[in-house]
Amino acid sequence: TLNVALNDDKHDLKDYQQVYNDIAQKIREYDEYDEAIGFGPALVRLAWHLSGTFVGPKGCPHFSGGSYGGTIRLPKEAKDPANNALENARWLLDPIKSKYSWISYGDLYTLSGVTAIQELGGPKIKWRPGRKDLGEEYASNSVLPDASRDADYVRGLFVRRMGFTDQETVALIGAHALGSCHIQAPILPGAKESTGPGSGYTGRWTASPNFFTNEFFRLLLEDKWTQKKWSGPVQYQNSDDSLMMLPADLALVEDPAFKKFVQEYAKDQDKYFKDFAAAFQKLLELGIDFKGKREFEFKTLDEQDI
Ligand code: CCH
Repeated sequence: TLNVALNDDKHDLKDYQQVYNDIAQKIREYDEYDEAIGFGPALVRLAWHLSGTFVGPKGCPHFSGGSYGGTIRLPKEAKDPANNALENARWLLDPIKSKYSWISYGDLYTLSGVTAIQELGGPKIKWRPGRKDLGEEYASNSVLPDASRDADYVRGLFVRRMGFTDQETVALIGAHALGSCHIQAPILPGAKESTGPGSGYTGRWTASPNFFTNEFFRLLLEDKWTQKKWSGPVQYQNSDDSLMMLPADLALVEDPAFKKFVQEYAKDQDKYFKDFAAAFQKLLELGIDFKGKREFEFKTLDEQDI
């Protein structure tokens, strides 16, 4: 784990709930963004790409990636092609960072992922603050997953490198119930042009991309996936070509050990929500020693009658 200490935090649940509420209001305000999907999925991806740079304690004696330093805001990491289109998610959060200048980028970006999961109907995620901003020498590049690869590769990255179990790996990738793939980054509110290229893939995984469900698993098992005929990267389409899967998604049904969990989650949404919540918290805390620190749980806007 990191040999950098947690911020000695003076803020309490009320303060962080306020930040949560501001993020949630932004998601509501811009619900027409990205063909009416809104910003929620982009915030989940931002939190994951900040945290998923963890290379494990063996990777480097002093620093091991992860969410701690909020380094996805810095050019070296922001310009990683794996992070294409995430400038849009940071655009949404910039005004919140200005308003709450005491919060670190790592805390803000991970909290935005928690906010999005909860506001889009997902499970409650326990969250802990204390990350501190670090400079470019700590930024990562080229360590996020390549979507064109197979089950061995996915396992190598999530299980051997980041320390997740097979079950946690499957649970996490189920977040693809949300959002879509983009050839070009979506156009920001008030702008005329895209901010730049996306991943090069196209389409959504589910018919409800702004609602957190176990649909990804059901579709993986129940629809028929064939290779899309186009000039873009290899990806798969369902029977009526309304939905998509990446090669790395299909790896979860090609590998028997992964498939077992896909089947379980397709059948049991409660179990899926419970396992996702634990795995997502673990993802956001990779490389950080939070032992004994307070855990916060936030109310949704609905629960507060906002
Ligand atoms: Fe993912 N993801 N992801 N993903 N992802 C993409 C979009 C989202 C991979 C590839 C891609 C996770 C794991 C993986 C989200 C959450 C998670 C895209 C399209 C690709 C490609 C990006 C674009 O074009 O805008 C691969 C490969 C893996 C693992 O092997 C995990 C883990 C999570 C979260 C827990 C979300 C959400 C999106 C939608 C973003 C949006 O803007 O709609």
